[in-house]
Amino acid sequence: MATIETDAGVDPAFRKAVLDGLRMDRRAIGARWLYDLKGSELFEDITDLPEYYPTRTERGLLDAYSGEAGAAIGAGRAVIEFGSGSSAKTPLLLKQIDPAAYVPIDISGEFLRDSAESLSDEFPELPVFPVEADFSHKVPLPEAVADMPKLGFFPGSTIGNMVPPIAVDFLRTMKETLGIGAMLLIGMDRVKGEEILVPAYDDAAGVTAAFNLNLLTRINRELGGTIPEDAFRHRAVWNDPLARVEMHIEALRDVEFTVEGERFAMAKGETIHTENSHKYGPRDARILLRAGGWTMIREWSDRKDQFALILAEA
Ligand code: AVI
Repeated sequence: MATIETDAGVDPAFRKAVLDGLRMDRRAIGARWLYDLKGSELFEDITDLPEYYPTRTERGLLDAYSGEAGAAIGAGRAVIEFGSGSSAKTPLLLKQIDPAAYVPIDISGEFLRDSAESLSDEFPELPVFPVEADFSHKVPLPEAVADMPKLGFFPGSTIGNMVPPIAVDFLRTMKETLGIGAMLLIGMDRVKGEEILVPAYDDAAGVTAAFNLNLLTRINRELGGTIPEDAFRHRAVWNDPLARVEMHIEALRDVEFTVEGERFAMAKGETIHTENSHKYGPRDARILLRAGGWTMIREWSDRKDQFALILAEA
């Protein structure tokens, strides 16, 4: 997930998200805005942190079970990866399923070109059709894969960053994009103890804090903000009723600032909510998939049941 900055001026959607978000009683700015160039780099660093188990656990599952998954999926499908980013996990899967084509979909053309090139080096026989698009809407797939059965691939537990009604809509949109007879291989993070979840989003080295607080730097730079960044800190909290880790930016003192000339005041302790990361128990995951039009057929999880890779059919 990355938004690449350009010099072409302010992104009107970013301006709207920030101003609307700061005007709310419970201030909130959507997580997608954490991913400017710096934010995307910091997220890559997060995936290597000792406390951040999801990436390494999912990679371990793909290492261990891609063979089994491949047998269940069968050969000859077009693999459609949603939000392919750097496609780091894709080769593990492609090696096992003898795909007919690979279609990475990402909003960032730069990421797409790089990953399509390295995939083509590794799988010279595999037809690769990159699609630069916002995959939250139905994406028209290339003509060349129209008649192939599809496998959607959505690793990384990115589904967890959507509130459940949006996650359900998104699952339905993926089903529409993939068409009749589709399968889906999706990563979901499990519910677990706070003592594991909170450090995963508030690591000792402060990388997640830098990732979150970088949003203030971005607002100041792109929207001419005057936010005193040292007056804020990163907070990660487990919201048990909603089964999610929340990231917030908390004011350490009463502060006043402007964004695009508009004045805002925040009291000490007030926060800006910047991200949700929902966690799903085994049955929660199945129900979410069902609501989105998919039925789970296989599931693989690690020894500690921290993370699951789920295969579903439409
Ligand atoms: C991208 N997404 C799945 C990450 C997560 O775990 O929710 C984003 C993240 N935010 C803080 N650390 C990681």
